[in-house]
Amino acid sequence: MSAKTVRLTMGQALIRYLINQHVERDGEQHPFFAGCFGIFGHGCVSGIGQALQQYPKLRYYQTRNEQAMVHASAAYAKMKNRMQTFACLSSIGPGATNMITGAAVATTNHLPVLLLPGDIFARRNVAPVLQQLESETTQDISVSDCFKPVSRYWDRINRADQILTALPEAMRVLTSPAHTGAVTLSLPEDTQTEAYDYPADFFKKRIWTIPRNRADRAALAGAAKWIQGSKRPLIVAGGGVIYSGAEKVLEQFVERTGIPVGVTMAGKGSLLYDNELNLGAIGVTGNFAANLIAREADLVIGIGTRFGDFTSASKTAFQNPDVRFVNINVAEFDAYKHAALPLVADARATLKELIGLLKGYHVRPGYQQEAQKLHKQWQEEVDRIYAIRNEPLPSQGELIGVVNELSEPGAVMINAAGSMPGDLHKLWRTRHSKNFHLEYGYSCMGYEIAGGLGVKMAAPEREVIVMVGDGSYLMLCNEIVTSIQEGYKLTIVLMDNRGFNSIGGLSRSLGQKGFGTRYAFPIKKKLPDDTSKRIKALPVDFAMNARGLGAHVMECQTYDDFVAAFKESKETDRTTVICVRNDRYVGVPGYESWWDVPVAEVSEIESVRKARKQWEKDRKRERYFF
Ligand SMILES: Cc1ncc(C[n+]2csc(CCOP(=O)(O)OP(=O)(O)O)c2C)c(N)n1
Ligand SMILES: [Mg+2]
Repeated sequence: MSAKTVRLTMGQALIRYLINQHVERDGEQHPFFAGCFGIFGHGCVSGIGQALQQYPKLRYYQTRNEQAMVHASAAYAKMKNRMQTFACLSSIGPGATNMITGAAVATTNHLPVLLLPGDIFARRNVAPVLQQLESETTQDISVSDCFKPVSRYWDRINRADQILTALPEAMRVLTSPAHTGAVTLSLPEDTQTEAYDYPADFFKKRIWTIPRNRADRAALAGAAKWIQGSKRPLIVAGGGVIYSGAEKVLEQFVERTGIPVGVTMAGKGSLLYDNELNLGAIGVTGNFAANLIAREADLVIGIGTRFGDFTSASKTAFQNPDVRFVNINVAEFDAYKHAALPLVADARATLKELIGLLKGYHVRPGYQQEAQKLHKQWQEEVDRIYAIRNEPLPSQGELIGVVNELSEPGAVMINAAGSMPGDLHKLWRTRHSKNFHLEYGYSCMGYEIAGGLGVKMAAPEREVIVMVGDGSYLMLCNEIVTSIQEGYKLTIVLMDNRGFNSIGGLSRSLGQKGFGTRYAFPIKKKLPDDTSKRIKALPVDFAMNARGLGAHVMECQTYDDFVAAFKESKETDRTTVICVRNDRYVGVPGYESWWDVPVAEVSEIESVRKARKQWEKDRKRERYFF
């Protein structure tokens, strides 16, 4: 340890530190930060802003909206299996609070992002500064405190020397497979510019090794016993399989044992769609193959899954009275869910060890054949939906078929909210583990285009297809500009069904007739629902909007138009938006599943009362696991 020091502002020291952080896993090593997104304001321009100008090695990228830059960073990190991400810089006040939704996305999905909101003066004498939320009860609070519940680590840097202890903590959390998510360091605008004599050693290259933790030996032996004793085991493969890089080992595990697999939203791609033991999507948006096998399973092996309600079908998916769970998860919290035998460990390492322990074990041939038959029947159902030629407007299912079949083998498809996640979860044929990129932990409208940008930055050689609903597009489309500014071409498929197809359908299923879910003018001061005959559409011109942001745009009405446009989009040199209308009512059905959305207990509306009765009946299937 040398006694040498370097005099730097806190902003400069922070950026220099970030440049020198590296990660390593399985012998592969690279810098942890790919760059810094930011939008300058008085709360950061002269501090971190000045440091970024001085140290271009951490490349600065301008974005249009702070929420979007956090989405882009999270998507980048997801694409990189959490081995690399961005820092996100904002000013104080609205710039900072714009990042809160992005932080929640990152934390819910366990994706690392480093958030650097500017904060009010630590010195306080000039308060209230522009955009300061004042408190009458304390001077020790600002809007940055709102990040606390959505951050896995949160700190405020009131003195320049505090980063000496804060930054290593931030890195520990960001690189922890179990705890990663949004990390927030709130940076008072004056402190950013203040100088300190930092120890030179603070800026040495530091390598953070991402561990592959092993399970407790006794628990592992216990799990092998449970598997050997089970008659109808089922694997539920979650995102952890992919983050761990366990796809090949999972394939081997399945081949050796004959255990079928259902995939969650984040886990789709962990096993390729054409593997005969891949039953496909499980849960609320699952198919009959996975859901029928789940219903009778006597042992569920959860790998890298949080068992969200979409996976557990609101705790109705597993109906075998004797069902037990073995959960392989890096996070203790998730490993213990459903009263499981917990293997708190890395998925790849654990599956390898289990293969060794299960030598000679295989499910009964009859069970394997049953699973294979269901897999085949499901593929036939996908073929049927891909082949629908609805008129005059195409159905969403057939359009998904076009994108799936005409996209490049290495393409990445991005989506997050609306009716598409469910349809895609069921219908998308996943040809490699990064093919299907769904943000469905937070299901945040507006993630799609910003997320697409992050994915393309992580994998510029790949075709990146953003599937976005008209509602999500209107919420956050501006990163089209950034994609053009930086030369990252996205193919954006904009599904225009004049409003909220998803919530419209949900509303109808709850007896509420789609109230408030259509994009249409009010009639006699009341917004029309799905029973209204006369609908006056809003004069929104998506094509003109996208063109106005600089995109190449193609408009289609029919299935054939769409096929032609999608093919043509491969030849364009910049972000291309394909606007296509689709039918609000021709949806992909649900298959053997249920989702708990509560219905009003009393109502003046007959259809709501009816829906409530049905809900009360269905809810009885929800289970506790003790
Ligand atoms: C930020 C945000 N607000 C609200 C919701 C609730 N929500 C889920 S889907 C949806 C409608 C999405 O509309 P659109 O993008 O057009 O997709 P569609 O449902 O028509 O397929 C809404 C409002 C959400 N997921 N995210
Ligand atoms: Mg819509």
